[in-house]
Amino acid sequence: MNIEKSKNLFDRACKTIPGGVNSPVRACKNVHCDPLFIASAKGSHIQTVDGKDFIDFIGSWGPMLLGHAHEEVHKAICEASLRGTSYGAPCEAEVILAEKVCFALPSCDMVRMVNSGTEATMSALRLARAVTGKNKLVKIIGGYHGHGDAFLASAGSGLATFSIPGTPGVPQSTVQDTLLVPYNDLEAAKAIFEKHGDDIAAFFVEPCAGNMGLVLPLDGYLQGLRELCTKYGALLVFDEVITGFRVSYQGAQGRFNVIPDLTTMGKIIGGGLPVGAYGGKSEYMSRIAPAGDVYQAGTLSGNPLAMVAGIATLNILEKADYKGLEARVLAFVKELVGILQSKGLDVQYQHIASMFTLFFTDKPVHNFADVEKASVAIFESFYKQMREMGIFLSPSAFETAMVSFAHTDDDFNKTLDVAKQLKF
Ligand code: HOZ
Repeated sequence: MNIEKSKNLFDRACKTIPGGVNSPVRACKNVHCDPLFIASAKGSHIQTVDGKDFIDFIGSWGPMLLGHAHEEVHKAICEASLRGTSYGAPCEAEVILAEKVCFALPSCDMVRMVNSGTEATMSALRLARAVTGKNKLVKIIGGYHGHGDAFLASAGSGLATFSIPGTPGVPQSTVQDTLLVPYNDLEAAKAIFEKHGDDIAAFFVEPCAGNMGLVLPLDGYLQGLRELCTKYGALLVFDEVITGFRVSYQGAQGRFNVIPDLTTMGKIIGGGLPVGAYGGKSEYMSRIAPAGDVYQAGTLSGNPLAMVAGIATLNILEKADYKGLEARVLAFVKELVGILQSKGLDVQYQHIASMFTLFFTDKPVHNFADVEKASVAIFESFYKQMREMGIFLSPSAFETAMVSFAHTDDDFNKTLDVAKQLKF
């Protein structure tokens, strides 16, 4: 495939942007390719500057559940932009989106808008520490909560992709309060609470891990965490930046019926514009300034364009057929796995709603240690061949594929036809 324009842009980008990209994984370094530069996107398809059309399974890493450039979201953004793009003063759209989020998510009486998932998790941690008067946090090995200092220990996503255990610039004094446990291991969680229970402010978990690839919670795991946090007076924080409004309109907390103390959000609630949010019971959220004493602020927080994009998106999702999409995606994934297995490959899959990950291993996958056993070499070959034939996948074995309501049966069938042509 000719990607000359993308290559030229990447060469230029490398001179003024570190690594040529504004977020590491998209550089495609670990799959030994150059990144494709995007010119436009519509529905389930994305077009590169080289004029090539792809079926998109990245979905901007989660926000685009309705597909790209959805007519109603686009209209809301255009209309709002004519009324100004940022005020530094409150506007009605902030109130409407906050009400919609609180109405949908069982854990949220109140919500504070910020600008990214990273900001949401950093702020939720500060709040949890203030509420409990304790300092330590527990996170999952291979879990990812953005790039806040305290979370950069054994993190997933880009750090897993590039095998970075931590990062220079984070003082030891910051991560010494970060305790690590494997996902889906209640015994390990119990043991850490038995040892450090008096000092643990919060247990952060993606209810469906989505940054080590997708790994689903085993039966009883989330409920077990809920009970442990209640017993030891720690806040259970669900990072629903990926799962919020994706695994169900009520998020993972609604779907699994486990109610966290705080929830962090992002992606879908901004309809593709930069956004983040954290919420919880009024008792906790009213500690946030100016209602309370925990400081957190932002010039562009509650940005009117992001708010209207979020409102337009949630208005549609409220009535969307989540079950129908889930069934279509599951049928597609099963067929895809069958095709790959017929080529002699060992493949496991994890799927929920409109998310899935394929792991090239013969062993079941329940935590990051299992994920690490899967072949990244086969993933690289799979990624490169799929890309060459017009399928746009995350360029990392440690990410989750995102499907949208805009994906058609034709998109699925074309992807399966491409898979049939792969050679290993
Ligand atoms: N949480 C996203 C990946 N799993 C962020 C995307 C990025 O790192 O660029």
